[in-house]
Amino acid sequence: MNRKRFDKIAGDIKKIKIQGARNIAKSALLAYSLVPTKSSIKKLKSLRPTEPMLEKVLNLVEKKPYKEILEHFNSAQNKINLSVLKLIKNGDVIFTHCHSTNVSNALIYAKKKGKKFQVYNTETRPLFQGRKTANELRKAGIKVTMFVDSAVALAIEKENRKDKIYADKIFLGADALLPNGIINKIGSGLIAELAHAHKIPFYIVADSWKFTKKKVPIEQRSLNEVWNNAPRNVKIKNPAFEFVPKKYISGIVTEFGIMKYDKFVGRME
Ligand code: RUB
Repeated sequence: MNRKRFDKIAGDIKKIKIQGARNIAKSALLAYSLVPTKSSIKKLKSLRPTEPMLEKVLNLVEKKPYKEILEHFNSAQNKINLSVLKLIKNGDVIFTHCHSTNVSNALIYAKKKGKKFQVYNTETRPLFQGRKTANELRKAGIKVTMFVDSAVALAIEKENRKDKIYADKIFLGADALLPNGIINKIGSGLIAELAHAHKIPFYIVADSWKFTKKKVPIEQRSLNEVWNNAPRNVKIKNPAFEFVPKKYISGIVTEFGIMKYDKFVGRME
């Protein structure tokens, strides 16, 4: 019975039914508690290669009680929420991409605390995690406008002010926090460059357990996600994530507060 549940969770992580660094790490923790063996750790770590938090949690499972590891997720999120609340001003348009629980939870918290803002987001092809974000936020009463990925410039550039579509600030999650920048969903690099060029504050909102000094590989996903039964002589690439250099990051929000990226890295060393 436990083995069956373990396999179901592992399969859901692999198929992105369970997605986002935080959900993946939490679910892997639950799966390990069902079948607590060394081979479970190995299998779970292999499911999503671009996830240092998954690795961190699975390195802790043999050293710390389950409850203690689990508690970290909520205590970190609660602190992140308080910092994000300070960054949001009434009337803001906040842009986000893909689905990040750290970002969504913080926005929902700000809404509950009475902040008046709206959210622009992108579909996030090929797996449409943007729809998950839009659904979560709209259920919390936040106004959401969704754009196709290729409309991202239109959604965030201030020069589009006459059309009243542009973002005041950008909040993205992260899969990996590295000494020289972050890794997040494909598309994040383009968004960061646009934010930099158009002077739009660009914040990373992420649990510090995503930090690593190790080299993090970029997950290459199935070509079928992009074009099922594509003609044989059409080559397809489907990288799930990309690197964003720290020079584009206005600040990072973790459980340690709002910091310049270098200060955060110094705190982690
Ligand atoms: C999800 C993604 C998210 C980060 C952070 O990618 O890139 O922005 O994982 O999420 P995928 P969280 O859908 O491929 O897993 O804040 O939930 O940890």
